[in-house]
Amino acid sequence: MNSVSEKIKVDRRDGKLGMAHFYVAFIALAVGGMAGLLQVLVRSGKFQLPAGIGYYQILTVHGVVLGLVLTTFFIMGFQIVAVSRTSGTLTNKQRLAGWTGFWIMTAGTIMAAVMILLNEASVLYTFYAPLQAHALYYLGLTLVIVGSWVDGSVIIMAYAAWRKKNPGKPSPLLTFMSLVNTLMWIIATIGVASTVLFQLLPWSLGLVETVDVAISRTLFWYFGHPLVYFWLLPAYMAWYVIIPKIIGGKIFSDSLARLTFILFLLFSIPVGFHHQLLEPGIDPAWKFFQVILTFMVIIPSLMTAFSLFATFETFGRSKGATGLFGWLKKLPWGDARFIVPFIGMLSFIPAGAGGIINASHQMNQVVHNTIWVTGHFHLTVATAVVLTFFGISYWLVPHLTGRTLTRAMNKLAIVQGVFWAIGMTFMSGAMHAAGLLGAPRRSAYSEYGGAAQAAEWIPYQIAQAVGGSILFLGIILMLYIFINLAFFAPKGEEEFPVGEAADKREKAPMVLENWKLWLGIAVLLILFAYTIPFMDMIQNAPIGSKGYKLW
Ligand code: HAS
Repeated sequence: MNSVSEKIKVDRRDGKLGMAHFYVAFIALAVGGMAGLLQVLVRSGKFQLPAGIGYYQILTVHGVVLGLVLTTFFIMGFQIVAVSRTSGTLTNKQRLAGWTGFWIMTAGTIMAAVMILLNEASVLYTFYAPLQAHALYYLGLTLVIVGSWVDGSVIIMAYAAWRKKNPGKPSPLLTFMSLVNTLMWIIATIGVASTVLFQLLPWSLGLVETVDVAISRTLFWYFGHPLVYFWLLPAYMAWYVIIPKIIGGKIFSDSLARLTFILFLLFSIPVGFHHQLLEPGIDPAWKFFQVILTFMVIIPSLMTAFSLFATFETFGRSKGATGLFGWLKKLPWGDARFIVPFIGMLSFIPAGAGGIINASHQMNQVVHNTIWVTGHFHLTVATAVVLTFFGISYWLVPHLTGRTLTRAMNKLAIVQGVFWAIGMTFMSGAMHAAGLLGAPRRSAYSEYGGAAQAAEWIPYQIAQAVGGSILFLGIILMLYIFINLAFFAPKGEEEFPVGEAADKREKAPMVLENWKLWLGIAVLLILFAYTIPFMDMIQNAPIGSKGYKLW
């Protein structure tokens, strides 16, 4: 995969900052993957955890290190190097901010991880009150968020500097996209920071006795839904900008890609109630309103699907493909940098359909709190997003370490993607099916006193264990490839692919960079969706709950 056609390299010092983020992300993959394997084995009913280790302890490790640590570190590292590649090397001040953010996040991660391992915080990654964790767990997660803000400031500063130097010109597409994701992240994390700082921390320190559960969950989901788009948008960056270059094609439309990201900025946040459709204390009219907005946030994903099909088909036809699907044959099926993210795209089709089912108010009653939802997010974040991150790593890690992806590693990477596809088909498929039969999520193995309904779930739980074990092999392969690319692969130059728009004359409308306008509309939508139901919750607040430690 050695290409010398692309000479623009990320500065070595920025590359080191990016790699530091990736080391933590891949350590998280190793730890979280191990925890995942143990979970599926326990839930098959054939295995018990040794040495008094609790199922919920392992489940918390899995959710926190994969859902929060791997993603945040990978995304921050990727966005920083993407900005450095497309808007120019970072200044010393920006790089210093990047390192400061990195170390704050790392300190927070260690703090939270130690508390989970000591069994002081088996509250899962959503840390729902009234389950109560040790204060250091909440403090650790706060540091991860504060660190990510400092990291995010690097992107904002680099964008502002580029703007100043290039008045009237649209910013480089990858920089624009990184900025949108950072702005969305900052607005969203205000919710989780508020519940942690003003509710959970004082409560876990014993400064107050009770917590208002509805408010805490509402603030969590104000953050929790944009969180999933914070994971998704870097994958979309790769699908829009990097994949076209890898296949030898063009970006279908630069302006459409930007518009998609702006729509995510507007509609990702005021939709948190679709995670709380079955919770009391929220007027159904407001739930209905947020469901409508949820359907609005599906539109940019449909636009993305359209653009990708257009890119693939235009490329195939330019190579002489004929017939309705002849263009499929022209895609570079032997290139791991393409095929691994492509498996992610394919998985996002059923994953997105599942999301639309979840968001449909009535159907949510069937699937809520069942393992169907776990199946949904293993297809979205753990396949579409994560396989794209793996696909990015196959060229980005060697690009940053001055090495190359050899033919042998490329082959192994394809095997890794195939393992993932097979393992996830078993695991997520079984989760979806068992969920429809009523199997609960967030629960260890139980025969529920010999209930006939619970007996129906067991074959699916065994299928989950089979799928989960294949996925674990996929993780081992990924870690092996990562270590090879970081330390042992032959020295050389690996391209950082950045695509160009199909129409060279296309100039993205500058209104798309009018941040006062977009941030203004985003804030108005948030205020509209949340102010009245939130006031309602405060005015009609029930007595709060004391903390529970059920482990
Ligand atoms: Fe979701 C629950 C609704 C997308 C993650 N979601 C979750 C949870 C997670 C999660 C982690 O409304 C559980 C949280 C918890 O612990 O409780 N989700 C949606 C909707 C979408 C959606 C409407 N979710 C995601 C993404 C995630 C994610 C993305 C992570 C990255 N989700 C929900 C709801 C719940 C929920 C409810 C709560 C359920 C409950 O009751 O608890 C939409 O954004 C989906 C839109 C996507 C599409 C697909 C577009 C397809 C594309 C691929 C094109 C493919 C190509 C390949 C081009 C419309 C872009 C070419 C193919 C060839 C053949 C050539």
